[in-house]
Amino acid sequence: MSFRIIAAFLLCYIALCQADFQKKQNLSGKTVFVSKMKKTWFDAKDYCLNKGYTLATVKSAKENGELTNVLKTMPVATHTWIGGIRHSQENNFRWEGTQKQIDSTVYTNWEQGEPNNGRYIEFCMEYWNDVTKNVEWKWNDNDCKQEQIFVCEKRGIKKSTQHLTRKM
Ligand SMILES: [Ca+2]
Repeated sequence: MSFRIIAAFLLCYIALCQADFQKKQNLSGKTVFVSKMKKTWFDAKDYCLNKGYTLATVKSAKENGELTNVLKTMPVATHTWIGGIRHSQENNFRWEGTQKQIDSTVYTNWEQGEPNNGRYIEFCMEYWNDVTKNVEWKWNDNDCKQEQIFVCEKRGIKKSTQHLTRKM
């Protein structure tokens, strides 16, 4: 293969991969990637993992504010997957990437009355933003099979993040 053909393939690959995300933003201690495509929660989790990321986590009010500020700058999505999932048979949630329990004594951002495990099929965590229901960027448990946009994150040093980003 000539250099030109290889270069064309590489450019195409890079362009296609970058097109997967509509936004990349460096935040405190991490970089977040907001998808263009919609996927089920589990497919979104696998997609992030295949890129070397995890679904986004939110560990403080500061992190919640930073991430929602990113989402507010984009075309409005009512439902956006992040990385929390319910423990089976319990009402506790954990972050999929670290397996750490989401602890209300540390920080949570649930909408009032949530998580409610509606129809007994809501095990996956999302941001819910629907002004018609007076819900603004709160956490909700939703049906994991819903296809929605999602947020991946990469925590750690910026240098490593830039390296991974170039490979996408
Ligand atoms: Ca719910």
